[in-house]
Amino acid sequence: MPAQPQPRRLWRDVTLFDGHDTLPEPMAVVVAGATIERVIPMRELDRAEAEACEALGQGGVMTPGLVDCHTHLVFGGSRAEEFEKRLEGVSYEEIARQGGGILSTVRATRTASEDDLFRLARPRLEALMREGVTTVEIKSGYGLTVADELKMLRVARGLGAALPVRVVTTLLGAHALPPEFKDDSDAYIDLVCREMIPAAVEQGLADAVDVFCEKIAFSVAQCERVFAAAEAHGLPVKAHAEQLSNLGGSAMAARHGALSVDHIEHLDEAGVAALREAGSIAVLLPGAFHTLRDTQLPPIAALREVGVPMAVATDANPGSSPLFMPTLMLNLACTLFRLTPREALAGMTAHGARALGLHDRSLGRIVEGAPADLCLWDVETPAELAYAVQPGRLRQRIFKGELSHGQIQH
Ligand code: DI6
Ligand code: FE
Repeated sequence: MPAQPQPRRLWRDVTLFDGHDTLPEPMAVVVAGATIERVIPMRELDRAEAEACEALGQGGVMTPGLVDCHTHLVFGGSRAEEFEKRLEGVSYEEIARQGGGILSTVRATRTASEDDLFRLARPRLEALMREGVTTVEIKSGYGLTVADELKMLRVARGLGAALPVRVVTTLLGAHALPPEFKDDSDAYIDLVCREMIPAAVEQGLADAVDVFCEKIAFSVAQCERVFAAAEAHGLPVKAHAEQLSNLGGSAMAARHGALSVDHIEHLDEAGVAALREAGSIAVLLPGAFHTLRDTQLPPIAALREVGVPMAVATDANPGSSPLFMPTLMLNLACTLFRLTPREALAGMTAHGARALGLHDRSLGRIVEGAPADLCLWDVETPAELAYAVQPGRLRQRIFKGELSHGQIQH
């Protein structure tokens, strides 16, 4: 049977942010099927070509679909009480030491069924999608048994199957020490390496492996063992590192060719150099910085100076970043970390995709041959997306070439 001709769709007169920069003149974008076919200045669009396409929209600002490369949005329970405790002056680390924090979410996640978790996570993901997310990474890490970690990953995969969004899953078994392993963290790391990673790989549930390298979590040596197991199973690695203190986890992760190192408030010069050498992405999480009322800024100027690409993500989670709004992160990345709006937007598009290892087909960019994941916004300039915190400006969301939010405009 001859292949069906692919529908060709046209957006005209858009101000285009291509994932790195805003182009200097009004542009036309043609999408064929699920792929961006042409990106040309309006003045080069001839009438015959325009008439051969279905007109989908015109005007506005077009960006790549947003990439949220770091979330923990599958979880049970709430941490509102802990939020109040922190306001009274109890620290995040202290709450963790008292068995609250991540472990309180672990208790609620273990008792939740797969259906419960799906039902709870879906509106969180839909909130991200309504503000432009077309690719999202979702971590496990609140199960901390083989069965419960796999349960979380199945929910993440299920969300990707049910909704028009690209879901990338990450096994974060080494997130916190579960109470059953109190005083024997090495035995828990054995479980992660010998059982969790192999089971997740066998069932095709994990696209990458993450660790929390921190005094309240796991040592550099323990995280390195997890990375070795991931590598033996062919999975890429990444790390939560240098969030609360400087243990050197980032440099170790970089030595293992980590896709990204995330948080990095306490990253030092040697760590910056290690990221640059390895080509790892620095993932900035201004939501956690804001929520924890952190004061230690990540070394933005040093990262910028040596050219380490900076991604920006929500870190959406019940404890340190209960913020399910990607456009707020653009704003916080600028106000708190002094990124430029252009850097913040690149951080949630092109560089977010690189942090997930998805840049080979130019995901997160608007260039010919890239996947047609696009957002059309009701703003005058891309900078306005970072400048004003104003939900509801997404006019159209296009996922794999199909309109998944908004109306066709002729
Ligand atoms: N760092 C984070 O920001 C999340 N995990 C981590 O290692 C927060 C997890 C939580 O507080 O529930
Ligand atoms: Fe996180």
